[in-house]
Amino acid sequence: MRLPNILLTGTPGAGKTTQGKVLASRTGPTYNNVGDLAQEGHLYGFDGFDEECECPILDEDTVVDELENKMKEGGVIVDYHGCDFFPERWFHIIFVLQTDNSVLYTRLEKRGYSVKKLQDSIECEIFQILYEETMASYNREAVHRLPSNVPEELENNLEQIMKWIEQWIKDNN
Ligand code: DAT
Repeated sequence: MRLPNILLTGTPGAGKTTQGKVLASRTGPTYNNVGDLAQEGHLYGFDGFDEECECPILDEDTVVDELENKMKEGGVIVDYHGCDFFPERWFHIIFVLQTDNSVLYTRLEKRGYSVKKLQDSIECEIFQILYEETMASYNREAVHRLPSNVPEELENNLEQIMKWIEQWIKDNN
């Protein structure tokens, strides 16, 4: 049976990991966190660290190579706060998680982000950078925004995503 590949994206702290893990535990797809994959495999570029955004620079080509076989099999959830370097053909649906600024601020403050990194992340959310990036990189009809502030929304999103997966399986098998 063919299963869809799902991209979960959004500003850091928006809830991608939380939503992705719950989705994987309640349904079939396997959860893949690109940040963790890069860390485990040391998949960083020669430039190493981006001082501007205070984050390591991924070796994007190697990340894509590492994931390619899994993506071909299907049934994969990918979690990353970026998406323009993933092949468009990989994903059947894209969810952009969105969080209110005050909620996001509190979450990132708890993570111990520096003031600059915190401000940059809030700005990223205000300007809907990830939503714009997905709309520029994928078929717009495949891109959906989901709210991610409170646990009820997590459950509600899960229901929506599961309904969508069931429909996709019906249409593609
Ligand atoms: P991300 O993977 O996008 O960086 P996360 O899943 O680590 O974000 O979530 C950041 C924090 O927010 C974490 O403490 C869990 C919490 N959280 C995520 N989604 C939530 C929701 N829908 N309701 C309440 N808290 C949520």
